[in-house]
Amino acid sequence: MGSGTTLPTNDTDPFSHDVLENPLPLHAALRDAGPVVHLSTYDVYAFARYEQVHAALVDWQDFQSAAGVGLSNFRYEKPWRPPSLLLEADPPRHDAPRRVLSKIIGPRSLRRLREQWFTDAEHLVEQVLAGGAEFDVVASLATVFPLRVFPDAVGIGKEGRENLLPYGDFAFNAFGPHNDLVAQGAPRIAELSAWLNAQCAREALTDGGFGAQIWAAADRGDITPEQAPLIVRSLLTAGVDTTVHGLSAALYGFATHPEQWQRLREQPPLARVAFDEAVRWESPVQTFFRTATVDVRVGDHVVPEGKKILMFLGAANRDPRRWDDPDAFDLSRDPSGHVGFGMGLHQCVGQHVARLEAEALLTALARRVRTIELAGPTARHHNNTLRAWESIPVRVRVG
Ligand code: OVM
Repeated sequence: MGSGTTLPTNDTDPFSHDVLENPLPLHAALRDAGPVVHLSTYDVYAFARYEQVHAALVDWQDFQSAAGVGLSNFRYEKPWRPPSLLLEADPPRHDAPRRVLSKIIGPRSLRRLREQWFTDAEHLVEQVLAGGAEFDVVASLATVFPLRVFPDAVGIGKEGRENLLPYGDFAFNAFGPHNDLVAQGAPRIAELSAWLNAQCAREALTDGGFGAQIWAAADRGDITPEQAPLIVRSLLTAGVDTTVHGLSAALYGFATHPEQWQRLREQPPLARVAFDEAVRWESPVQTFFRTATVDVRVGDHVVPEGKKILMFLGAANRDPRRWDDPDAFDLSRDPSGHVGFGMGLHQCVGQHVARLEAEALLTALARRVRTIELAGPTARHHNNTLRAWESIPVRVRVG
């Protein structure tokens, strides 16, 4: 357009196993290719620089979510489940659900959970350390802690909670193409969805929990009774895998950066900034799409109306144009402004829940564990959207 420069193109499949194993080389190539790149595998556009990712995230008018934030374009394709009222909606439909949920899981409301979650974290750490000095932080801590505190806080029953992680894993895979990861999850999705949807009914939720508070908002008329179960569904979809992988990221950061662990030990209030730095560094949610609502000019090029744009949150969070020494996990930096929780109108509504879980667990660990180091080979868990660990074996010294 205009200047005569041709749009850079890249034929790498960002959802291939090679890229999911290590996305960093693709991220660098996309950032260096220009502010916007065409991905020929899917005929979509890509933003990988911080500036363009940030700009798209805060411009919900030109970059809509209502056509879906995965590869599938809801203008032409039927979504695999009724669209989320939060993630897959724009103003004005988005606003009442967002207002209701942000109050229920906002910083002020979470204060009543703080003490209990810190105690729960201390008990879990004691229990794990009693089992010996070598363990897998994914299986023993990062998976266990969110599952111990979050479903109780939502108020779902005790039965079937083992379904939460597989459901979330499927939902995050479903933002990508219909590749082998989606196919592997497909046989169980009817059963998992039936269970999860049943947990969203008023009768299934205990008094006082986030779920019951969502239904109370429907009783007040702040949302409709039809909206309530879908908002509970958002909590159960987005609230478990994300925190598990965020905690894994932080624990991996510390296991590979002993000097940062010493810092946290000396200054436990760094737990919160450590978690945000881990979210920046690892970007547990790697990518989301938007859809252009008009022809959008980006530098010398135009993203045509109706086209999907893949925003590489993980690439933006390590863009050297924005961050000094971006690949370093460093508690002394200010990670605020990272786009690991998104930015703007749709920015993660559950981020305060995630931060509280992380603060509780990291504080409890820092109190008891003097050193933490890798004790064997780590393994990634591949997901079309999530950057995740399957296994992080560590050895600790207590005291
Ligand atoms: C939702 C939701 C929100 C954020 C992420 C997500 C599966 C889902 O509202 O259901 O991922």
